[in-house]
Amino acid sequence: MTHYVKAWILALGLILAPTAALAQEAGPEPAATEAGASAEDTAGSDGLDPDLYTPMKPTPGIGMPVDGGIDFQQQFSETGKDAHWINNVILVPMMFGVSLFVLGLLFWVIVKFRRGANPEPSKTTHNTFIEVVWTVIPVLILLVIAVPSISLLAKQFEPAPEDALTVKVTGYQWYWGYSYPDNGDFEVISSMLPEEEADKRGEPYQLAVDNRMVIPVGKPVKLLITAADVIHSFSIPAAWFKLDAVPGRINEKVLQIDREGVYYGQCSELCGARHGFMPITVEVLSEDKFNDWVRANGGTVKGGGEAEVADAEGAPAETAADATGDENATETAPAEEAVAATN
Ligand SMILES: [Cu+2]
Repeated sequence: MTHYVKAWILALGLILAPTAALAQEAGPEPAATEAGASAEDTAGSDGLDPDLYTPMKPTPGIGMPVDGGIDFQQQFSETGKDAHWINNVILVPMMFGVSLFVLGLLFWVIVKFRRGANPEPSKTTHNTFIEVVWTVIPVLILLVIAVPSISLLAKQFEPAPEDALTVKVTGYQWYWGYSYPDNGDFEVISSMLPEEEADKRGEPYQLAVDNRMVIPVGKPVKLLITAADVIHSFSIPAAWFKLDAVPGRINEKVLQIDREGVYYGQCSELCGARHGFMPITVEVLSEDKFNDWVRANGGTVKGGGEAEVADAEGAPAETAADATGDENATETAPAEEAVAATN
């Protein structure tokens, strides 16, 4: 009898499992509201002043995966180029060499020492010369791999220079937040675009987001990476960048991309039902355009040109306020604040 009860409980559990998963999937709803709330004084890229910032179109095949691709993505950071070189010039040829050599030995043994050709097997158990060779050669191979790879590892985790721009990356279930403490500490909330919206903007679905993380080109950016709920992982394959986002801990790594453009990545640590739907989009802009983007978000621009900024900004910000009219009142507010702050 108890067997039947157990079977029924199990069956019921199995039936309800998808419902439970869906219940979890409903999560993004409050997340979106939350995003809306925290984005209020930030404004989405949809609401950003088009005179200051319009999202850049991605270059096909750059900063994103390609159909049928078997290689790594083309690299746009120094460490990425080094790592890609180590892979293609050292690791892959060695793997091929060792595999072919072992395969050759195997065939040689199968053919030459088969029972038909070699009915009386040798009783040899030791050969000092061969034993030295098969110890020393692998050690040399490991050394050849270790030297460039350990130095690359060390280079990847060199601390950022003092004047590097800091961006704090926070993983949430299931979207990303990017805050800019050096630029007035505004936060950009970044969620995946729905399919039709991604298509409309000419961006790859499941990689494209509403509000991108924007950084200046060719400059080291100090990323402080953390999470608000569970472990996520921030990654940009075209920059050879991946670092875990752990709640209660701040991981730091320098991100530097040497070409303007749009680069996509994904959360790379299984973090729940919508793990596959929290992509990362990084837009790399020239210093001037980056500063414009900061201003469009109501942030302040670091460094000397503050006064010029106010002058240059006065006009466009006001035009924006006029042009956007009533319904975007909250979005024009940051621009006015920026003007007030710089005055
Ligand atoms: Cu995640």
